Amino acid sequence: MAAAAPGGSVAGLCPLLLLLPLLPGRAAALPGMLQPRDTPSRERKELGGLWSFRADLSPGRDAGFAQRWYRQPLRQTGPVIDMPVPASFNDLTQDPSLENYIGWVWYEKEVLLPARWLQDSPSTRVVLRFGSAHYYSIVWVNGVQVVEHEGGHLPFEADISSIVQGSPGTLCRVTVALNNTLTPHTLPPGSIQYMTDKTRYPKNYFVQNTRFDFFNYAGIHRPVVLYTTPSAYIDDITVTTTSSEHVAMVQYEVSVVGSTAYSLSLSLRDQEGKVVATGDGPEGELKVLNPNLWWPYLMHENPGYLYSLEVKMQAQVEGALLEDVYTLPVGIRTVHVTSTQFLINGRPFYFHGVNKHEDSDIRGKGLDWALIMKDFNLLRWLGANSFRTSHYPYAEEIMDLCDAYGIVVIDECPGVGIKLPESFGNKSLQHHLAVMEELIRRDKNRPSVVMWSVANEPASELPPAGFYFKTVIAHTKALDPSRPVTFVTEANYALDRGAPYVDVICVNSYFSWYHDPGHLEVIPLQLTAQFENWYKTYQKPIIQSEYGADSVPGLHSDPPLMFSEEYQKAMLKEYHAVFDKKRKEYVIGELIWNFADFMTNQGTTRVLGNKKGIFTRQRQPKAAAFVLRERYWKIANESSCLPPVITSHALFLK
Ligand code: GCB
Repeated sequence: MAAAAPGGSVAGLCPLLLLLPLLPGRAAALPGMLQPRDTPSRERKELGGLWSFRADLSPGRDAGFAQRWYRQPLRQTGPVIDMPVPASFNDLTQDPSLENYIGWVWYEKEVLLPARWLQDSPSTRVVLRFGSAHYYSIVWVNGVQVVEHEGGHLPFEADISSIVQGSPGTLCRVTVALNNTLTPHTLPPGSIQYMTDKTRYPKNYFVQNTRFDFFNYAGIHRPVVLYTTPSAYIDDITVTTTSSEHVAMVQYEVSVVGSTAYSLSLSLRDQEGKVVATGDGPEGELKVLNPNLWWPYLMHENPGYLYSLEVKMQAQVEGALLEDVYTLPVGIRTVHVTSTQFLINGRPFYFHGVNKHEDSDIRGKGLDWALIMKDFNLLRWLGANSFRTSHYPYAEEIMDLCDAYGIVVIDECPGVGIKLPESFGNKSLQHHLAVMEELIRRDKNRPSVVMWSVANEPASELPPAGFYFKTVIAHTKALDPSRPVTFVTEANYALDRGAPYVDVICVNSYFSWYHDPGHLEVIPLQLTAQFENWYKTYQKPIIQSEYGADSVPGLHSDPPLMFSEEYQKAMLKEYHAVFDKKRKEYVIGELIWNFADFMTNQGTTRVLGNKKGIFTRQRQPKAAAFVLRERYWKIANESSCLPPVITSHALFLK
């Protein structure tokens, strides 16, 4: 990525980003981040649609701060354009400098709030929440700064009651400054490189270097909502489940903010609306007789069974009785790892799935319901029972559907491209811990999430990687003892310093592609050796977390040559033959790289992006998709151990 920044310097480019302090530490210190829902006591208002937008093109990219663009309507500061939210801004205009822009951009939306939100003051709390904005955000409401957030893939919010309730009837102006600059200490890391050879580059020329293989799309990527709660409210709920054959226990913890004089009552309803268990108080256990367990797609005739946990709070605040209600979907399931198996509800689970990206034409990484639905329909058509959120947490809207459809998720944090020694230092480590806290806070109650992945392909053979991953994994387990933890490696089994700490070995390999390109015949030997070496060293189950080949749709060659659809198919078949032997032993999954073609930085090995998709970027199947479909349905039919025997995928399309 390159852009000319006259007069710029690293410090000049993003002074605030570089000087900002790290986010505060421990999970206990983090307030809750419940997904906004309409309930009898809560209302939501979506701020999607067109926002005003302005990229700061000043030499230091800092005119917006110097001139305080947040103090007035953005259109009064200079030229603005309309920008959809949610969406990445990069691909929306014909302007290459916006596509490759690095630095601060500004967004603004003016919104009228319902009078009842303002009149009920002080008993109504108004919250402004962002599903995600990439990468560093500062938010003002009516010119008053309300929140800053580092990280492009997780939600953040601010209580804006005191600002909006002070000026009822007026427009509420939300201004966001957003910076996509990555440094060695961000997640993912990156670095700005200045090209100082005046004979080769224009003055102040710089590029942003990253060590990951997807385009660094930026913008307000997920929905922005305003929502209300009473001023005393349910702040967080944590649920874990255990089960034996005829009885399940749902352990819960509820935290309340805004009052110490409150009572809590809970009721768990099944899908027919029948109350199956009740409880009270901030923590306890609900006993469910003959539970409907949450099963993965294709493992049961009714996958993704969700109960509804209704939590009701009543609190006395200044003589008034306030009531808050929140309903959380709850799936009852257990997860265990042995030295050779991954067990869901005590039964062996084989991951036959995909790696994805949040990526599409025009929208970039912006949330799009039509795309989400198409992707889930394709996953189910394929017979995929799982995916990894490569290489960052996906939208809550996507995770909701995984819960509901029974698609099993390996939930990965944005720890991708951790290669430089300086990205293993204390500053990076502290931030990585904070990101895991935010991720677990968001996704801890999701039955679909069966394992956390703390990184993808870090330089885990470097000496500091041992302490680094020991610490990140121990921290993750301390925050959530109920799920196994992994990271995805491409390091040599004998040199990897993080692998001792994971529960499941996740290994990526590209035999006959990046290694011995064109030589499909090396796969049986090399892949078998890969599995045996890892298993002998660690006696832990193994997932082939990536394998694949690029294919340009419509490019044919027989005998198969690289980049043809035939080569991609042939390579899959060679891998599958080895998987079939080893899954009888300790291989517990295979995740193709990748579900769909996706955009990357430009480079000599990328043809308008990465073409390892089995679907095109427009979600049309390549030949490899049919190979995988046949395989996944066959595995599903063989391994289904619950009646009725699965014969038709139509049965499972909800
Ligand atoms: C990998 C990375 C993934 C890349 C893929 C490739 O190992 O984990 O992010 O896109 O290889 O196609 O090179």
